[in-house]
Amino acid sequence: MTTIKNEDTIVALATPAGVGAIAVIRVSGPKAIETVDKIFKGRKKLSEASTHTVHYGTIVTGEGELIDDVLVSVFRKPNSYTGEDSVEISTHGSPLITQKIIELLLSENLRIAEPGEFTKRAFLNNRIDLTQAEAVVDVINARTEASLRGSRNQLDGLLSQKVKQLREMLINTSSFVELELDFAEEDIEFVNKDELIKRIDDVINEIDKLLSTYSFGRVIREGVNVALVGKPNVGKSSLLNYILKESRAIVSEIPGTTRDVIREEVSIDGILFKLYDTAGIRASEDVIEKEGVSRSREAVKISDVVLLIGDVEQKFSDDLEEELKTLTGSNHIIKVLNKIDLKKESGIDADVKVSAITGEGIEELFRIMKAKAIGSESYTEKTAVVSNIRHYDCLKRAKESLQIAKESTEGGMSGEFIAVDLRRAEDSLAEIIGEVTTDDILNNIFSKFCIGK
Ligand SMILES: Nc1nc2c(ncn2[C@@H]2O[C@H](COP(=O)(O)OP(=O)(O)OP(=O)(O)O)[C@@H](O)[C@H]2O)c(=O)[nH]1
Ligand SMILES: [Mg+2]
Repeated sequence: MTTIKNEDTIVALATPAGVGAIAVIRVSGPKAIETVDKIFKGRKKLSEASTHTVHYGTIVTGEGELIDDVLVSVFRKPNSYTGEDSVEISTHGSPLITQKIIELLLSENLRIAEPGEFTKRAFLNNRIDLTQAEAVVDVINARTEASLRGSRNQLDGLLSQKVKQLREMLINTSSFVELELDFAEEDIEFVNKDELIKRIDDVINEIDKLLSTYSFGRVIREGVNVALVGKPNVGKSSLLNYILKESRAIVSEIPGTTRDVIREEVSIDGILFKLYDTAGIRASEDVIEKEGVSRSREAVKISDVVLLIGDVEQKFSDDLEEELKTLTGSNHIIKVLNKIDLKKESGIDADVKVSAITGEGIEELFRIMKAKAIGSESYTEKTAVVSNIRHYDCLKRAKESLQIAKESTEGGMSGEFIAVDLRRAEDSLAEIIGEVTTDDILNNIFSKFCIGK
C-alpha cells in the first residue's frame, strides 16, 4: 500500500477552461481552509465554518483589489471527496478571474494539482478503491447511456464487491491449506486433496464468469467498430447516411465515389457504434483508388463487426467474403443485401435485406449488429462487469496462479507450494481494487485524468 508522501495543499480549476456561467476552483490539503481564508472576505472566517457549508463573500488581493464575489464551500476531513480539508470556490466563469484567484493561492504556497491528484488522494485516503477511482474517468467520459450505466455500476463498487468476495474465498482456501500444513507430517502429501481442488475450482469458475463479461464491458465502454465494406456502388455510403440521418458521405451512381475512410459515431439503443464507410474494394490501377482500397482493409482489421454489403444486382463478392473471413474471422461478418426496393425477390442469400433509400430492414440490421457486438448474454444492472483491460489482466493472472495451484494439488505437491500460488492469485485480485499496488500502476492510472479531477 502506497502512503501519502505529500502533505502539500493543492489547487486547480475543476471546471473546463474557457468562459461559462460559473467556474469552480478546488483546493485540498491540510492548509486548504486557512489559505483560502487569507484571500476571502465574508461574514465569518472559513476556519470557523462547519463542514459542508456554503459561504458568500469576495476574493480580495493583499492590495485590496476586489477580484470577484464568490460562493465558497467548506468540506472538512475526513468527509470530503479527497478525505482532506477542502474548499471549492465558485466564481463567475471568466478565465481571467479564475487565473487571478489561482495565482493568488499559489502565492500563498499552494501548488497546482497534478492530473487526477484529487482522486488519487481520495484513493490514498481510502475514500474510494482503485476501481472506483478509475470509474470516475469513465463516468466523465461516457458518451452513451450504456457506458454511463456501466461506469456508474463500477463507481458504485459492484466490481469491487465481487473481487472482495473472491478474495475472501481465496483467503479461506489458503487458511485451509495452512491448517493442513500445521498438522501434516513432513513430506506427507496433501491430505484433503479433493476438498482443496473443489475450493480452487469454485474460485476459478467465479473468475471465469467475470472474465466472460469483458467483451460486453469493453463494448459498452469503448463502443463497437463497424466497417461498411463491399464492391463499388452497392450503397455503402447511402447506408451510412441513412443510419446517421444526414448526408455525410457523397453518394453517386459512379462506382468509386468514396476513396477515403469516413468515420462517424452513432448511438443505437444506448450503444456507441463507430462506423467506417470505406472505398469499394476492387482491383484498380488508379493510385488514389488503390490507396483507398488498402485503407478499407485496414478499417476491417480494427473492426468488431463488418457489414459486407452487396446489392440486388451485383450480389456479394465471394472473393471478398473469403478475404474478409481471413481478416476478421467469419463470425464478425454480417451480410447485408441492399437496394431491395428495386427487386423484392432477388434469390440472393443474406443475413439481412435492406434499402438505404426507404429504410426497410434497417431495424433488423440494428438488431443483428447489437447481437453481434454484445453477444446473447444479458446482464442486469446489478451484474459486476469487467470493462477495463487492467482489471481483465489481473483476473487472468489470478486464474493462471489458481490453475498452477490446482495442478500442484493434483500432482501431490506439498502444501507450501500450493500456498505460494494461492497467495499470488490473492495478490492479483488485490491489485484490482488497489490493496496491493505500486507507484507505477498508480501513476499510469491517474495520469489519464485531467487536472482538477
Ligand atoms: N434504389 C436504391 N438505390 C440505392 C440504394 N442505396 C444506394 N443506392 C444508389 O446506388 C448508387 C451508389 O450508392 P453509394 O452509396 O454511392 O454506393 P457506395 O457503395 O458508397 O459506392 P462507392 O463509394 O463508389 O464504393 C447511388 O446512385 C445511390 O443512390 C437503395 O437502397 N436503393
Ligand atoms: Mg461510397
